[in-house]
Amino acid sequence: GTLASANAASYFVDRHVGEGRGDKTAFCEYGSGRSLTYGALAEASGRVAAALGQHGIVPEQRVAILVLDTIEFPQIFWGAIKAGVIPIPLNTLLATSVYDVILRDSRATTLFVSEMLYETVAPVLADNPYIRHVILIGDTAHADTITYRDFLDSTAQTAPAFDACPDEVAFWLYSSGSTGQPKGVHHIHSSLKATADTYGAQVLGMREDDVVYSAAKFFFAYGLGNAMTFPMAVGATTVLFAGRPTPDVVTDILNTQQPTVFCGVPTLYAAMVAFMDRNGTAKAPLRTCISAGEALPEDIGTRWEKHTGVEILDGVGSTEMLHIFLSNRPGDVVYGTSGVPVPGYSVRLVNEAGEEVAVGEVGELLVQGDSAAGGYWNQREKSRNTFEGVWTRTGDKYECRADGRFVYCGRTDDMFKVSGIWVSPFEVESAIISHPHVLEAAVVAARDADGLEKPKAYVVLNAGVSPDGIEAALKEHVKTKIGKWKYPRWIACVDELPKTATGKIQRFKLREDA
Ligand code: 3SK
Repeated sequence: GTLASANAASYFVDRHVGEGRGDKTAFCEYGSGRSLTYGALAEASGRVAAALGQHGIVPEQRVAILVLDTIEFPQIFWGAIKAGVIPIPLNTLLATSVYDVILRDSRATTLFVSEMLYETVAPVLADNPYIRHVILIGDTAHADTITYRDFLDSTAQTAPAFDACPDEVAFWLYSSGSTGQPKGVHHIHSSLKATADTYGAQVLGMREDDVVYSAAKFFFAYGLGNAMTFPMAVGATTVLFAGRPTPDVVTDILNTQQPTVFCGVPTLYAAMVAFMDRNGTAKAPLRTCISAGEALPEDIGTRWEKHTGVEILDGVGSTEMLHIFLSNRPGDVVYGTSGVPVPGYSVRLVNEAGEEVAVGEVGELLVQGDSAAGGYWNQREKSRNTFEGVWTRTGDKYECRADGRFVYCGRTDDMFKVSGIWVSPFEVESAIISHPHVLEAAVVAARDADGLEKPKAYVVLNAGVSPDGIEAALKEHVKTKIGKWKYPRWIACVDELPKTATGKIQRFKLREDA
C-alpha cells in the first residue's frame, strides 16, 4: 500500500505489520536466544521515538550509537529515524581518542552505548560540551547514565513516523578512510531503499524466506545493508552475533543457525578456508555468499567454493555510496574481478586530466547512483574533491577489461611504477597469497639503493609454517605467476597486518615502515 511518509522507518519497519508479518522474526541473537519480531520492532522503535521526544531530543539533532550487534541496535536506529532524529552508528572497535574526535565533530546530544563499550568511551564524556544523555544498554547504570530500560520506561507512548522528506538527512556514518581523520558521511532517507532495490534485490535477490548472517557489523555500511536494510526490505530474518567473528564461531553460526546468505570480508574468507582445510566444511543451506571491503583474491574464492559448493559474489562499495555498486552476479562469477556495475549505477574510469581511459587502461573509478551521500559534515574541501555533481570519486584504480568486467588495481595512492611499468600491489599480493604457505600479504613500494621504487611484501604465514627458505620460494613464485619485474625485492614475515576496523589493509602504515 501507500506509505504515510517518506520516512525510511515507515517502509523498513512499520509496513510489515500492515502486511501481516508482525509475528515474523526479524532478528535473532546467536548465543543468547533473544529475538525480535517485526511487530516487536515496530513497537520498540515507536517507544524509542517517543522517549527521545520525552528527553527533549528533537528532529535533526544527532544521537551516537555505540552499540554491539544485539536486538537493541535496530530498535534504537529505527527509533531515531522514526523520530526524525539522526542516528550515527559508531565503529565499536575504535580508541578512546577517536571517539572524542567523532563525538565532538558530530555534536551528538545523546550517546547510546553497550555496557561492554562504556569504559572505552567514558573518559571523554565528562568534557564533551554537547552530550546531554548517556543511555547504557545493560543492567546497571553508571554515574551520569541511565539504563535503556529506564529510558524506554520514561514514556508509555509510541510515536508515529516523523513526516520526513525523501531528500532529508536520515543518518550518518563515519568513514574510517585508509588514512587520516574520520569524516561524517550524511545519507538521506531514500538512499536506504535505493540500495535495497538495486544491489539487495537485483544482485543478492533477497527473499522473504532468507536467513542472513553478516560477519560485517551494523556500524559498517556493508553490514548495515546486509544485516538490516536488505533483509528488512523483504521481511527476511537476520542472525546477530555481538562478538568477534573468528573462524570457529562463524563455522558454528553456519552450522547451528543455518543461514541462506552469508556476508564476509576477504580476511575472514581466508581464515575460514584455512580453518575448514583443518577441521572440515561448515554445513549450511547457503545459496549466496558475498564479499566486499577489499578485493577478494582469486585463490580464496576458489577454495571457498570447493569447500561449500557456493560461489562468492565479490563486489565493491563505499561508505559514500552506502553499499555495493560494482559486483559479480550469481552464476557469472569471475574471481579476481569486481564484476560489472550493479543495476541502477553507472561508472567511469578517468585519468588525471579527467578524461575517460580506454579499455585495458587503468583509471580512477567514478560512480553515479541514487544512494550517493550528500557530502562530508563540515569538510567542504574534501566534499568538493569527492562529490563532483552526480559523480562520486572512489579513490580506487580500476581497469575495465574487454569483456566489461572491472579489475581492481589498488588505491589511487597505492599504485607505483617499477621500471616505468605500473605495478598493482593487489596483483602482487594475490600472487603471494596463492602460495600454499601464505595466509595473508600486503605489498607497498619501498626504495632500493638507487632510490627507485620496488615492491616490498609483508607476509603472514600459515600456522606452523617455518620462515626458513620462504623468501626465495615466494620471489620465484611471484616471478613465474605474474611477471619478473613485479616480484617483491624484500619480504618481511609478520604476525599480523595493520588493518582498519573493517578489515582493509592500512598500506600507508606499512609504507611509513618500508
Ligand atoms: O568497502 C566496500 O566494498 C563497501 C561495501 C559496501 C558498503 C560499504 C563499503 C565500504
